[in-house]
Amino acid sequence: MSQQPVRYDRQGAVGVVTVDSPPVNALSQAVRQGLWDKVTEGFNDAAVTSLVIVGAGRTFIAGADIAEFLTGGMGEPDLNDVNDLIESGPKPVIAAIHGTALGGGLEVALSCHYRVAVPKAQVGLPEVKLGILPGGGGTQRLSRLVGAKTAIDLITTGVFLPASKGLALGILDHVGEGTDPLAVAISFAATLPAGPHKRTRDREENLVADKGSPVFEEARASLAKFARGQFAPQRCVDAVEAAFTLPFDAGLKRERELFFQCMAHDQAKALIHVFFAERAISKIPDVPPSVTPRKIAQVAVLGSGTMGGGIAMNFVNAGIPVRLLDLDQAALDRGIGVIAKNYAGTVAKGKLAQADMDKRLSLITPTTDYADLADADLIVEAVFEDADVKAKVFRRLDEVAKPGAILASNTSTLDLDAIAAHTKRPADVIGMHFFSPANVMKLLEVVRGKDTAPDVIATAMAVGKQIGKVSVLVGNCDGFVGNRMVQYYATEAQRLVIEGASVEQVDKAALEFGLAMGPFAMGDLAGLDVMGFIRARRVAAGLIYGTPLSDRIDPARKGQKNGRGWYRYEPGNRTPLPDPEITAVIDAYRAEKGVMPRAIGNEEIAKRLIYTLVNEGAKILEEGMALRAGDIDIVYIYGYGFPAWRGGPMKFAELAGLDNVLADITRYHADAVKAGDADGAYWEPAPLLARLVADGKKGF
Ligand code: 3H9
Repeated sequence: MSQQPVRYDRQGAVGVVTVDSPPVNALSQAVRQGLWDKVTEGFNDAAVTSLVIVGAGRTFIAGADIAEFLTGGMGEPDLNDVNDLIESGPKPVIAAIHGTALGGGLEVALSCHYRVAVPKAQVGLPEVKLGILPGGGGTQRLSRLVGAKTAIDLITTGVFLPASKGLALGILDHVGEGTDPLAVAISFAATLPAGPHKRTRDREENLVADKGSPVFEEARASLAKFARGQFAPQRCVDAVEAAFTLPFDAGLKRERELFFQCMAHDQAKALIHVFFAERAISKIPDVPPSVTPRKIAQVAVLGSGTMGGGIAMNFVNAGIPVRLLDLDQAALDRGIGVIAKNYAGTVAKGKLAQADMDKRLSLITPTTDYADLADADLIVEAVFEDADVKAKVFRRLDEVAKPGAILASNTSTLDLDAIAAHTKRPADVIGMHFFSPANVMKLLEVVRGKDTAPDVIATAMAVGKQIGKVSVLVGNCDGFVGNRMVQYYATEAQRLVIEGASVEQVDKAALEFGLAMGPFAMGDLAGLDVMGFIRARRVAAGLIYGTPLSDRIDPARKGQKNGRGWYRYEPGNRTPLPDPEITAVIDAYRAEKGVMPRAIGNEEIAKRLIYTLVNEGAKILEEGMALRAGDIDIVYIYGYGFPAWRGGPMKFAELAGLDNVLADITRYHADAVKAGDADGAYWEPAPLLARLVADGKKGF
């Protein structure tokens, strides 16, 4: 960081206040103090008639310093005082925006008398994504500029607006040319009229127009549905409403009260954790940024089925050419057809130009000949999930791939080291585990084998980022991180049903918790045939996955793909419908086992589902299969529809209190032992969890 986070200098009659606090000019205490001092200096500088506030480096101010929230120390001066100083000053102040003006950064800009930007700039109030709301006057000033409905929309979604949209909405006063915000602001300053400059707080027109508007109640009702269970979005509406019911200063006070209510809530702690966890995933202790990734100019994908096709799409979407190999020409034609159909659907929705679709398809070269893979820098294998098939493929790849090419397997269940052992270059072998549908799901588990070279890891992580994935490095264990945890979660769902819950109740409890989908609906999506296959393999190896109840389901019920699974489905409709046939199977199973079904509350269901994840997550962490608890949280949020506002399973456990979680897990384990139910053996408390609690630790 430079010596002074904020500096002052002069350009003609314009005083320039530059915020220079890398990486994103966040409003730390030092920056707030610097702004206070330098804006004051500018106001006192008789040689200037106006001031510009601009950011050095890649951006304007990207918001409050989120790291400061964690330490709880938001010292003086308060952001509202800085904003008041700017807004009430004797000279016009222009915010000169490039990069992003976000959160507190936009609040500073809204306190300026004018806002100008370069075309590529973006503005937004994304606090809601951190479980909080704008606490530096944003709800009060933005409402005055854009009216109630737009303010609610922007603040409850936290969307980033391009400069053109900001201009159209009246958030910005001018968008200039080029990339230099200071140049834009200085020429704008020359056009300013003489006389007093209106303060945003005094703008009354929208307040009058929207007073008593039904939009507040409408927004509350809509958020109750679409942001169910979430605390901050409703408080955002309350804060915007205060702009229309209270004088400005009282509105600011109300906003701040609501801000602190959000800050004190677990959901803010969860979402702030997710913000940093998401940025931590790329930090790998033994693969520092000094390790240079290999160059990836040509990719090959093996297997043109659903997975291979989706994987290929990721690369061509990012402009990287792909050779798509399948040994069966008919399968290859079918695969290309599916890809084309996927793109055509996006074009039909108006989300992709026909020319872009054509360009992407042209980047895919189908082939049935391994020799065509010789120039590939990265080869991703997505063939049938069978150890013998993979062995054959990797032996063949070892023959054709050029030296230095990275050989990646998309396996989700097999041992990566065993796969690597079929080549003479295990250092170049890595796992790239995509999640289905591979062109949509954001998560990528990058699996490191025992011999995988650091620059191969760096390359897989970098390429993952390039194709828009959230890449998490995981170790080579059965199921890696995500699936290893989910198999016990799915098993517990069945145990709950055996004990007395219905399939629908279990899924409902999961949805109420905030998960995108319940475990049974998820099973139907994944395919009960696939799950049966994995269960057979695991049971044969003495491992747990599912219960004997699942063996009683008619094998013809494959899930969504044939309209019959744990639920039934109407043709062309993905809505799960209860099926009496399944209820009968469950009743018969309970009767056979002499189980007297008991009423189970939704809270117990949710706890038992989530704590399977926590307990296995702790084992994964202890084994070093994930680098950080936060990495596991990111896997669950991006791969399994876990609600970010719960923080991910590991953060959820911390917020619930590790001691409470351990007590419950210990009880579930004792219950399973007492019932002689070996399928509940995964409840054996993770030693790491027990140790942390014994040591009085609050976090993983
Ligand atoms: C707020 O403003 C509250 C106020 O209303 C009220 C106050 C009273 N603070 O994302 P990147 C770090 S709430 C601290 O990889 P990109 C980040 O951790 C705030 N640190 O870059 C990372 O560090 P590292 C409202 C921050 O180019 C580095 O900067 N604002 C902050 O992909 C680079 O970040 C927001 O919610 C911050 N505010 O994206 C905006 N922002 O390198 C949050 C970033 O050590 N930020 N860092 O891992 C973003 O959305 C993106 O970071 C941004 C850049 C778009 C700015």
